Amino acid sequence: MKIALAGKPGCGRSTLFRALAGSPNADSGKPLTVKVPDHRLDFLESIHNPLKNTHATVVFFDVPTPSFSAKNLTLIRNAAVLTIVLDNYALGDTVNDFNDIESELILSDMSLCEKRLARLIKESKGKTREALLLGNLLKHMENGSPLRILELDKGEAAILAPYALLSLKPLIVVSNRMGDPVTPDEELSAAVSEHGGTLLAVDAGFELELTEIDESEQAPFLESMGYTSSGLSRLIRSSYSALDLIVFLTIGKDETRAWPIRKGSTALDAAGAIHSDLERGFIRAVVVPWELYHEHPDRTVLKEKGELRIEGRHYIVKDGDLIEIRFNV
Ligand SMILES: Nc1nc2c(ncn2[C@@H]2O[C@H](COP(=O)(O)OP(=O)(O)OP(=O)(O)O)[C@@H](O)[C@H]2O)c(=O)[nH]1
Ligand SMILES: [Mg+2]
Repeated sequence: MKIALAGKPGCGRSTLFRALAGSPNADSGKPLTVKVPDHRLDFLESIHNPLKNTHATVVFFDVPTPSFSAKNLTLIRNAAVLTIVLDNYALGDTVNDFNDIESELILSDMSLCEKRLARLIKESKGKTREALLLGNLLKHMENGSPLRILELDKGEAAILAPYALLSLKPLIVVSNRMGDPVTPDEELSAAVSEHGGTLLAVDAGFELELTEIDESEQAPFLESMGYTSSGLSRLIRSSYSALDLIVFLTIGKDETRAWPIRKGSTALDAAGAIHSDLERGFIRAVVVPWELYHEHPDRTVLKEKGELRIEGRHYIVKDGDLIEIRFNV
C-alpha cells in the first residue's frame, strides 16, 4: 500500500519526506515505512505494558522531479493513494498549481481511455460493457472532472482496476505553508473538495525542525504555534483512511497490535489477516467495541457484565474492535 508524494518542482515534498522519516538526512530516493499513530494502541500499552506494541504502517515514496513526466507518471500509477504537495510557502499559486496538476492527470487518463476504446472498436467490441464505460468516463473527463468523483459500482471498478487510472486514485492535497497554521484557504479548499480530495495544511519546513526537538517537548511547542496535532500525524492518518483501511486490535501475552483490514471485512477475514490457521479453524470471534474497552479495560469485568460479544464468521468488523479469535485446527 504505497503513497506517492508528488508536486511541482521545489514544492517541498522532499522536505516533507524527510520530516516523515524523522531525520534531515533521510534518503528520499528510497520508500519509507511509517507507523500510523493510534491513541488506542497508546492506551493499550499503558494498561497492559506489552513487550511489543505493533502499529499499522503505510509506505511513502517521493516521486522524483518533475513528478508529472511520462516516466514519473508510471511511478504514480503504482501508488494506492496520491498526495499532491503545493508550494504555499514561497511564490506558488496553490489553486492554479492544483488545477494544472489535476489537468495533467486527467489528460493522461483520457489518452489511455481513448486508446483502449479505439482498440475495442477495432476488435468489434464497441458495444461491450467495458467500451460503454470508457465512453462515459471520457465524457465525464472532457469537462475537466477527475474520475474519483464518479460513483462506480463494483463491476465497473473491477474493469478499471488494471488501468490504474491516475485521476481515480484517492487524493490528499498538502498545502505546504509556512508559519500560518490556522488561516483557512477557502478557494483551495473548495477546489480540492470539488475534486473529491482531502486538504491538509502542513508546514513541511516546520515539521522537519520539529523532528529535532525532544518528543516530550513537541506537544507544548506545537500548541504555542497554534497547532492542535502534528501535521505529520494528520497526514499519515488521512493517508491511511484514504486507503479504505480500518484496524482491529488484539491483546496477546507479549504483544498489543493494530491489524490493517479493508473496510467491510468480516470476522473470518480478520482471522485470516492474523494467520491462515485461524481462518481455517475459525469457530467464533469474541468482540469488544473500542469505547467499551476504553471504559472498562478488563476482560474479566466485561465478561461478568455480559459485555463480551460472541460473533460468527460473517460479522462485519468495525474500526477499533478488540477481537479474540477462537479456533480449532
Ligand atoms: N521556509 C520553508 N522552506 C521550505 C519549506 N518546504 C520546503 N522548503 C525549501 O524549499 C526548497 C525546496 O524544497 P524540497 O523539499 O527540496 O522540494 P522538492 O519538492 O523536493 O523539490 P524538487 O525535488 O527539487 O522538485 C528547499 O530549499 C527547502 O528547504 C517550508 O515549508 N518552508
Ligand atoms: Mg525533491
